[in-house]
Amino acid sequence: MSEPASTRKPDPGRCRVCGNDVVKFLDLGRQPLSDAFLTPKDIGHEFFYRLAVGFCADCTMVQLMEEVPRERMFHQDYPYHSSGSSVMREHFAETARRFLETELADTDDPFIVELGCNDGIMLKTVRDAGVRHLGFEPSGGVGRLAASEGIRVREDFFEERTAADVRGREGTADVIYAANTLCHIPYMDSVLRGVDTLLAPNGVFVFEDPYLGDIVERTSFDQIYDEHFFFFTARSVGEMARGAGLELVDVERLPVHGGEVRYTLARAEARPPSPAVAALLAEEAERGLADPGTLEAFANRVARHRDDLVALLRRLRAEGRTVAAYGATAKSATVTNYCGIGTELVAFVSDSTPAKQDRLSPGMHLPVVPPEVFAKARPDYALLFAWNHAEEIMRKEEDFARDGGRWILYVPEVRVV
Ligand code: DWN
Ligand code: SAH
Ligand code: ZN
Repeated sequence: MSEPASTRKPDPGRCRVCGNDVVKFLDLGRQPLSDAFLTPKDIGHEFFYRLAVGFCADCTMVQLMEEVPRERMFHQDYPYHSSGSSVMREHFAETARRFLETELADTDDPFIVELGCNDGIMLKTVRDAGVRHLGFEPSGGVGRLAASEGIRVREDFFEERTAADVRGREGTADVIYAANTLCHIPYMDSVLRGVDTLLAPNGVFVFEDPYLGDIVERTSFDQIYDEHFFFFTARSVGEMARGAGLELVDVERLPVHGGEVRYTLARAEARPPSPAVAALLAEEAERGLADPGTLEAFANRVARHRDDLVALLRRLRAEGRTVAAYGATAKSATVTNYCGIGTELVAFVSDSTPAKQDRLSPGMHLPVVPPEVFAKARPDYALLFAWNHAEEIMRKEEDFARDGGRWILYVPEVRVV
């Protein structure tokens, strides 16, 4: 029996979508797992991999050059809780309401399957509406949070085999949805075959992920880390869909997480594409998003932003200022390890997630503390690692600024506000 695609050893330098050559354009060096927060006894036993990004000249997909085994990233202790942000809670309630009013409205017994349901942030609203649903969530800890609220969760990775199993037991799905999850899955061939097996004839596969166009425009290089394997565009998603017998029929830009696109795929020729697809494709062509030169220029800006940030932090410390950070994001693993930001530059990181508190950040070992400690410590400056939640956090921490504290941002430019 042949091994399932998802566990086959990947061939580095080969596109995980079309199989052609991937050419490296950015190397962020040796990196730890972005969500592996340590206890002191774990020091010296961290797992490292090489974080480099490449481009497939054939299908235009931008992707990591090296794959981290999925069980190392997504497991019982995966610490990210989607419901930690009020903006994201509202975003996903709105998303669910939209599905309930459209795709799930005019079928007899509608069924929605979510990939990476996490703590149930989206499916909560579907559960309240009494609509049949299933969330795939391989990270047992967060999945149990959803299950404890009456959401149906399967503790498993979505892939061809598990999708076929659901199809056999529960029939086809009208909507297959994935937020910030599809870009986490290198074994795309298996996932797309799974979608083909599970999706109803007129169903939709909808997913939203950080948009390469925004990453390049804002130089938000911290979107690049182990869990983010693919960096989509309308063009690359369109090609990927075509190769799987699907078609990109809609795109929508989203402001969340620093700029994302929600892609809607349907079976080929099942639905007419919306004009938004052609418009975004044209914009991407105009911007040269699939030109190697654009990606090389991005890589050069990344190095400049690193130098700017490190210079600012060194100057502040030389002037005797105290600097802390805010938001122990997965993204910040890339920033701290690529820039070499340790406790001599940033004293600690404030984060509201219990599973991250009283631990050390991956690689650079910054202590993670609860927000109460941040409020008491009153640092002069706070480096905002969770810049994608800037409005929400600055509102929550208005006392910090009122008392003279200053925020340091590094997207889209290094600056103090
Ligand atoms: O793609 C992914 C996204 C959806 O979530 C995953 N691979 C992992 C994770 O990425 P991240 O850690 O970069 O996501 P966030 O949402 O930027 O993380 C925000 C962090 O800041 C969390 O640890 C919670 C914390 N936080 C806080 O302390 N106070 C967040 C808010 C809104 C706050 O008010
Ligand atoms: N949808 C949530 C969670 C994003 S974090 C949000 O937008 O906030 C990514 C999640 O995908 C993690 O909870 C991880 O456990 C899950 N995941 C990773 N690989 C998966 C797979 N193959 N199938 C389903 N979920 C997966
Ligand atoms: Zn390719």
